[in-house]
Amino acid sequence: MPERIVMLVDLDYFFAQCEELRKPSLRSKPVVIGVYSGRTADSGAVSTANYIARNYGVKSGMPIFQAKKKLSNTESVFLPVDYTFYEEISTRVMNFLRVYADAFEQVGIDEAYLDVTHRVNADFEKAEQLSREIKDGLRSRVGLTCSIGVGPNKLVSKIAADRKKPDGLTIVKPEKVRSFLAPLAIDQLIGIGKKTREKMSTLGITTLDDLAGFDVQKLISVFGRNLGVYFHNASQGIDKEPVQERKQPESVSRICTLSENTREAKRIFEKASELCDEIQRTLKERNLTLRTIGIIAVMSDLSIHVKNRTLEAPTEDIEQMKRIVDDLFDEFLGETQLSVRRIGVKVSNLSQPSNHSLLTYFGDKERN
Ligand code: DCP
Ligand code: CA
Repeated sequence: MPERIVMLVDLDYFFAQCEELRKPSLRSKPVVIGVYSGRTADSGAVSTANYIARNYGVKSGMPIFQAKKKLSNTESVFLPVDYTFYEEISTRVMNFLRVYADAFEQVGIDEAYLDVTHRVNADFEKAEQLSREIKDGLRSRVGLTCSIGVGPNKLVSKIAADRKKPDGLTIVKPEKVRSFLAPLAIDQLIGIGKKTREKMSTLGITTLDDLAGFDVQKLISVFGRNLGVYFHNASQGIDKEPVQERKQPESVSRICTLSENTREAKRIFEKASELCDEIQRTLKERNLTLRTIGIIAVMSDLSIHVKNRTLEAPTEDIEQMKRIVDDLFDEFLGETQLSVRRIGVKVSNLSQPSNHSLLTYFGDKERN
């Protein structure tokens, strides 16, 4: 394969930066965006935070009450996720970026790969200029900062973008790939989470250099062929994955006919739960999260009814999905006297989480 030049553009502290965009006075304060569970005023988890809040130790995934404690003596601002607004901004950003690429691939809401090989004549100096142009354009046209990694493939550009944030630019030319990766911890690779890291540490592997020097056959015997080969190649910065637009399905649905018409909630829930399991398998295979959940009911008189609920933020949590499906059927049964003949579940508003894990392709649930 001829040498490629691939860029990964990652928007900085995205949800929080969007909030700063619509209210610039937030820029000088610690800003935390939370997904509130609604149980008590402060229950829920931190979705993201601006870098001022991060300096106080606030991190994604942390309980909101803990973030409040860390920011107790500051003028901090806590806001709920407004996913619709962030998606609007994301669409503007992606439309802006797409124009710069020979091939374009959005990953999650705030990241995109751009293959710019032809655009810059396979010249890394020109790629650097182009990166600066993109950063300036995003700042002046949309009002956002981003971090960019540039390398000979997606794997290297992704790791490069993570090296310097916020507002960073890291360029790794092909001849520098090995020395760039060598000292990094193995969990810089997509797909190496806590479990794999511990297993590797018992093999004496902690850095990418250790991994690159490890016998590939031994890796295969421990992790299986797919993963063993992936780890071996990735540790050396080898990655042939093309940059390509992902076609995502609009929705995934399953429908079935009940063995007999019924109004019995328990029987309907049981069947609906099986449909949810099937849908979840499909979502997992395609590495998708959902935000809208719907039920379909075909009644004894063959009339068709649908009910939907849209969540604050995307989820892949099957239990949450089942709870909502149960709620919707509960509500629906309260509104009709008829019995149910066929039921369906449909999820839509699908997206790919930005921290997508390669391992999900190999059936391992571990995440970075
Ligand atoms: N997100 C979330 N929960 C997480 C991680 C992320 O809700 N555990 C959301 C909020 C983020 C967005 O996804 O703004 C993008 O995720 P990133 O991992 O790219 O994080 P940020 O853009 O917030 O920060 P960074 O500046 O490190 O890229
Ligand atoms: Ca980001």
